Amino acid sequence: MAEEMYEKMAELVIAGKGDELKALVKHALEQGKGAKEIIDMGLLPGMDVVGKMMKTGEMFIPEVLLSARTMQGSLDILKPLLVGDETSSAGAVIIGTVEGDLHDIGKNLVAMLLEGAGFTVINLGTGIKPEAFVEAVKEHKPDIVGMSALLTTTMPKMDETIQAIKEAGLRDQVKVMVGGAPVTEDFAEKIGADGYGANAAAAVEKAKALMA
Ligand code: B12
Repeated sequence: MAEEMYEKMAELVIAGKGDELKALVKHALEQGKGAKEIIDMGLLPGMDVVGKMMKTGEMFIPEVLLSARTMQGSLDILKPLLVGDETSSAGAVIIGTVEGDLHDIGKNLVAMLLEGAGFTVINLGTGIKPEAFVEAVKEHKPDIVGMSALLTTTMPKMDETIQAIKEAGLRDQVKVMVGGAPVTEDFAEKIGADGYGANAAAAVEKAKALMA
């Protein structure tokens, strides 16, 4: 039963059992399940529970980290299957997690799906300072800058980064897209971003709309 298999995947994410999860993911692929379905139905629900348990103090940082690594290990298997084979790029995106913030699972998922949709993605990593975003815009001349923040304390860095891009005289050359669990459409509007995406699929839709 597919439902049981996805429940088991979520349990393995929570328990941080990377090898078992990889084996089950491979098994699901052999059974013809799609990469996107495996992420949406198996991996993300597991990470959802991890978030809740972290909040209530039922799970501590080392365990959360183990779950994060477990999920990333399986995402690495699924990545090639999400990446499309379009020959011409739909546009170029630089993406990074803002300064002071180390969360990268969601950002990486957005990067993967953008690549899958034919975008050229330059993934800057985590803890990216406003001036580093500016440098990357100068160097890569992307169509879109994507920023991720998972902490309420690092959200203001998105605003600062947009200001830094403005001060460098580059604001009219790029569109800015923001996201991450605490980020909202309202916040995006308030800081003058061009787009917001609640999840990776919405991020792709938004990126396409910004290119139109
Ligand atoms: C895994 C995790 C960690 C891992 C991160 C590992 C890693 N490599 O990423 C570790 C253990 C390192 C960690 C550390 C901390 N964490 Co943490 N963490 C989480 C957790 C459980 C899951 C995050 C996650 O990966 N979700 C799954 C992904 C797929 O979802 P997502 O990130 O939201 O991304 C999706 C969308 O938001 C969107 N999106 C994301 N980015 C972008 C970008 C763009 C451009 C667009 C359009 C869309 C988009 O699309 C993504 C895909 O669908 C969350 C709980 C939660 N509910 O978010 C807490 C959480 C974010 N962490 C929290 C905290 C407090 C911390 C610490 C401060 C804990 C501590 N005391 O040290 C540190 C901070 C470290 C730092 N400086 O960054 C709090 C934040 C509270 C707050 N209000 O700010 C949360 C909410 C937990 C909680 N409930 O208390 N954490």
